[in-house]
Amino acid sequence: MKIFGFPLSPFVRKVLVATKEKGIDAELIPSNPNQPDEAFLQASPFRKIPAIQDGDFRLADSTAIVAYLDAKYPDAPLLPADPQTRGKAVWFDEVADTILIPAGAPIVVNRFLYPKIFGKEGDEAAAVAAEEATLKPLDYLEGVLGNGGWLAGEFSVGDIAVASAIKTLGYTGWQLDNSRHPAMVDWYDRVCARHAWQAAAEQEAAVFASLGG
Ligand SMILES: N[C@@H](CCC(=O)N[C@@H](CS)C(=O)NCC(=O)O)C(=O)O
Repeated sequence: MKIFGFPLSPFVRKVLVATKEKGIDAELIPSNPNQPDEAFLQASPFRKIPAIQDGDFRLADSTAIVAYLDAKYPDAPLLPADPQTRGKAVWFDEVADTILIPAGAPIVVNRFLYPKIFGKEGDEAAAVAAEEATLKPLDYLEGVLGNGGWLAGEFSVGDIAVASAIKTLGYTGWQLDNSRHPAMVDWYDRVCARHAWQAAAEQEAAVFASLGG
């Protein structure tokens, strides 16, 4: 299976970690949405990363891809069988994708992408405002994790998606505040200790190293 994308993207990392949780052999094809090649475009009609090619089957969108992987490789389920737990797993995936990532994006853009990749000055005021905006979803997640465990009750795509968002923010020097979000710090440490997460992190580091980053 081929995964098109770049692992700085939390959406791409979600798919990479999901393949490793399931022991799927997947090749990461570094792909830039702004300089798409034909194979990537065939898999991702709207030029978004990630996308996959599995034989002659092509699919874009991290949530759709994880749903496909979970159906095709049911071992190590990321979408739990119990209806309520599954609903919650998808909910936390969506909290990451539609609330936390958009709230934190100006931090990544203005403190990492602009100054470190594109060589232009970031808007620090926008980054500070985004730090404030991330507090609402982080406070909510802290409340959910107050009793320990995983977000949906069992380890799921929700944990991978939220942790992927946190890792991308970490490229800017941002980190979870242990005094405000201690349960999240503990949970994130547990996600990072997973074998699949560590394997994906090694692959991610290798991709950055190959680009001189
Ligand atoms: N809902 C999509 C979001 C994917 C997405 O927005 N990816 C960003 C990178 S983080 C992208 O491809 N941006 C390029 C663009 O919008 O042109 C998913 O879950 O995969």
